[in-house]
Amino acid sequence: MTPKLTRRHLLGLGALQTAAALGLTRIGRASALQGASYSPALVIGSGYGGAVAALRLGEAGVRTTILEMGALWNRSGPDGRVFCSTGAPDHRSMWFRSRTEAPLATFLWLDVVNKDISPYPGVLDRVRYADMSVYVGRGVGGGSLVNGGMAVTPRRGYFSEVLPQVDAGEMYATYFPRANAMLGVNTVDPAWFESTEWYRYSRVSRKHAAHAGLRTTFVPNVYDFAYMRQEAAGTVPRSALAGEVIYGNNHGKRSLDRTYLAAALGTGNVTIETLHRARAVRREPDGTYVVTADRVDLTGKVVGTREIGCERLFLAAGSIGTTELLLRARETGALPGLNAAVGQGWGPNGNVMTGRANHVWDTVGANQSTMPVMGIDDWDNPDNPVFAEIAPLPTGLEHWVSLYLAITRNRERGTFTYDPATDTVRLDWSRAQSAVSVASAKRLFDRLNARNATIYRYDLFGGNKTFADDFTYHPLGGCVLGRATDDHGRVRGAPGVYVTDGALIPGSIGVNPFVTITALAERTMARVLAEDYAR
Ligand code: FAE
Repeated sequence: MTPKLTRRHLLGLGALQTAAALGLTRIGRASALQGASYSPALVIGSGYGGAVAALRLGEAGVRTTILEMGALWNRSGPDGRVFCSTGAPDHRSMWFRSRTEAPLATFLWLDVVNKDISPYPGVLDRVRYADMSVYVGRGVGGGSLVNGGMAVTPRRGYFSEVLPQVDAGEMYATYFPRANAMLGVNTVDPAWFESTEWYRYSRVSRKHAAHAGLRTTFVPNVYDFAYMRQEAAGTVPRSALAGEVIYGNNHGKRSLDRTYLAAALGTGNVTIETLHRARAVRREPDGTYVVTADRVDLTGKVVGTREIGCERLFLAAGSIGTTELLLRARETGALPGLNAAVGQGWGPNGNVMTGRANHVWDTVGANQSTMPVMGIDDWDNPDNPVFAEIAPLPTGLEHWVSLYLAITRNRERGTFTYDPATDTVRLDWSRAQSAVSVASAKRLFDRLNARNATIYRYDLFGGNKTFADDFTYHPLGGCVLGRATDDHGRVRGAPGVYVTDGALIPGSIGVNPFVTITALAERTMARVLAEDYAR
């Protein structure tokens, strides 16, 4: 599906370009906020949930401001590129770090993956809790800037099991198609896939899966495959074929700043304030809300604090960001009406990463596209449901590694608690809870190894670990639909506050989550605009 570039998109893209060229932290109609302390609708975060909320509000004529703690990523650095590559990370890679913290700790046990960098509001963050780290995108577009673009609509049966109160008929007839169309989801041409060196790694994994009696399936993506083929032909600058992904893609990816956010800005009603970190939310006696936000500069220094009032507040700071804001508001007494479900029902979508060592004759190729297009789909196995994305490891050298991000069905849930002494939140998630995911992934990959006479790689995750069980790309939950909110994302005990992001999904969705997050946000916005704005 090639997304239609409407006049709105073009206007919005122009606004993004102007802001980038002038180095502005405010994008959109300059007059919209201009230091003002009130915006009828305020959206926190510019990832999937925030982008959908802003577009639909803007279209409905509601003046809307998005506060985004990250930067705008449209301006080239001195090297002529907006983002740095995964293989040669610099200050642009990570959120205020002096050393990168990539998911793969080592290669051949060598500390060659991570590099020293200077602190800067880089695009990828790794938020560390005691026994679990959460990777998130920071910037205009949130996770869409750093993710693998895999755009998967969940199994209807599992969706209904996870969110039984949501009308699946309506989701699959209206909101999933709407989300897929707006996101510009497309699929790799199977004939090209079979012939190109860039997906040899996927074909090798498919062959091994078949030996083990396991099914593989193509997975849609928001990376423009027509562009990727031109990259392969050498007619355009390379991005997916140049190792770019977790620190951003310079070309080819339909990240939110090119889709939803461009269209939102193009309504003329939406403004984005970057490098604004929302810290606190309170309710005024007249029923309006006030958000306190710190403005940070490129060194991370807080250069100002603003209080912005709003009639309606849309929380879209991602699963951990939204949960933290609401939990703090409840525990400090700022929003005392919030219920006990805030902070509960969190999970890592059963994420586990692992690598297998192939035989010398089974080469995976020195050239690997960073955009995954295939998964081992054993989700319907009632004894051990697993969906394992076949992931790239683009080092530019043959390494015989098959890498996977497995999504397992883990019913364990974590809880966030607020620590008043430090004004931070803690995630109560134990290693024993991760072990459930590892056991499930291990059952699948033991079978793959046994049938192919292969072994695990011990050199990738530190400490001779074969499974990376201490980080997730897919944080979900914390303010679960129907518990912390009503069945349409209206926060219980705070009328006029809504959750529109991954915090709504109770810890697991069985596939990569952004299509589900987007579709649920579409559903929420349709209902809220029809009902709450009609009053
Ligand atoms: P998200 O996109 O995280 O947006 C939240 C935004 O809020 C961010 O821009 C934050 O900077 C901002 N924010 C947070 N706190 C504040 C605050 N206090 N004040 C102001 N702004 C704030 O949330 N998913 C897939 O479906 N397919 C994939 O292939 C895939 N690959 C991934 C690869 C990586 C490396 C990572 C990190 C994630 C991947 N994901 C993938 C997950 C996906 O990106 C994620 O589920 C969504 O981005 C979550 O969307 P939300 O709207 O919940």
